[in-house]
Amino acid sequence: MFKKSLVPTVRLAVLALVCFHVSSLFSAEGRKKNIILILADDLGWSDVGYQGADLIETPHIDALAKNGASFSRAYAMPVCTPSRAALLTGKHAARLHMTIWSEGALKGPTSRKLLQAESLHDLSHSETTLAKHLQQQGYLTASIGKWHLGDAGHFPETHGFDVNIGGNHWGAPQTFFWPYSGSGYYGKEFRYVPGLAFGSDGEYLTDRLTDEALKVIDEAGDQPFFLYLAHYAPHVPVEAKAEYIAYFEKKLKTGMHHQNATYAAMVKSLDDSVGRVVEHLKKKGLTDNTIIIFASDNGGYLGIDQKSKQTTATTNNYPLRSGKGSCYEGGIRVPLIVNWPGVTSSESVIAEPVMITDIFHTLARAGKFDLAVEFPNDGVDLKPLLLGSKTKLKREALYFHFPHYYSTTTPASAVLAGRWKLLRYYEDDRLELFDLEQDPSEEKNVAAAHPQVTENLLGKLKSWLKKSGANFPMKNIGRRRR
Ligand SMILES: [Ca+2]
Repeated sequence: MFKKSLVPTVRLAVLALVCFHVSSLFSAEGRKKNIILILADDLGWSDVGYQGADLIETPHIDALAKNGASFSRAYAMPVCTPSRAALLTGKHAARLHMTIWSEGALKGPTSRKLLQAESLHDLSHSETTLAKHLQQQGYLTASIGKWHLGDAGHFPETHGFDVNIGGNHWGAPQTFFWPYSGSGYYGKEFRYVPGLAFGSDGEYLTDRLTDEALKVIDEAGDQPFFLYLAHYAPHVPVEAKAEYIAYFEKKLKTGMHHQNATYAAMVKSLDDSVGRVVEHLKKKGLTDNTIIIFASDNGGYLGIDQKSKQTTATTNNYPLRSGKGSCYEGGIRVPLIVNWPGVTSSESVIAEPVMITDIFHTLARAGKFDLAVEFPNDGVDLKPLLLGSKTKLKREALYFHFPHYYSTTTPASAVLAGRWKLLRYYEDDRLELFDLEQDPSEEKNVAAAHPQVTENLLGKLKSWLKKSGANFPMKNIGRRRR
């Protein structure tokens, strides 16, 4: 009797398994799953509670991590535009020739040893974005927030998004308070955030973008939606709501790794946004039919935001070395969380290194997009990791390429394979090797002690850069010495 009663259960389980393998972007009822991709700007790996933040509090982001899978070693490109281009196309920034942010791509320093590599300002229309694929599959596609992938001819509307609120060629607003426009922070340049002309005094950009995101969810009705909620926060200018700043000023203690109360307040508003999205889905009964992905586009910014009267560094990526712009861990390691009903289990922490491009490849394979997988090494399907059926990927290495100057770095590339990470600096061809297992903070260069590992990784890096068609910096022969 016991055995008989199991039969229908087993049949159902087999059926469920078959349905799952048919396409996991479809729910059991055949409805396409909604996708919400929340991207923070410059949020560091240790700026979240579940990864050890001290001053900063992120209860809603922590809950998202707890309810799904979090990647403890997720990587992005070192700055904004390259990461966003890679995220939306599944291709490495080096291959796209988008290795620095849009405005910065126009000129580099002329008094340094090298002239920076050429980099494109616009995301080419020959690329098919995740939004375009999903739009072709009948999704309502909305980009809410920062775009930063080129001029008006390359705004979200031209790359597969039905809706664009807040996105243009700029990487940051003049101010996080309504009307979000004017000059001042970025010199005399007049900047604005499109689509938010009507508002009220005191309105805060992160809250407003969340309002707009919730409206998209409401207006989608029965249509599946892809919501790309790309917050401007917590990128500079460091500005936050007064009551939140007061809270963190009270909490701040000497000895904390994070010392910037206004930045912590900015992150709190970002965390509120995640909480509101999750709550809204619950209220509308959409939780089980919606994939939520949360990520950041690069490591935390270490500069002092003097223009908004800050006196302390924006953030601190401790225990990781350096920050935004750098190929050290602090510049490229970011938070990444995936909540995928029916795929992820709660409290999964995945230690395998993954890349921001993998998100595209994971969703593309789940959705069975008509993909020409010309460059499979740029990204892989993470589903086996998400399902827990595998703990390792076949990929042998991850690569980074930042042939530009920034406050944290000179032009460099890096390769990460297993426990080893090699950095190559182009000014003097300096090599640095780190054993991340023994030395996660990259304090001790062991290149001289491990010549074989160094040579092997350098060979891999050179070969990958060549195959991907990467642009390199050039000797600045006309340089005037200062
Ligand atoms: Ca950024």
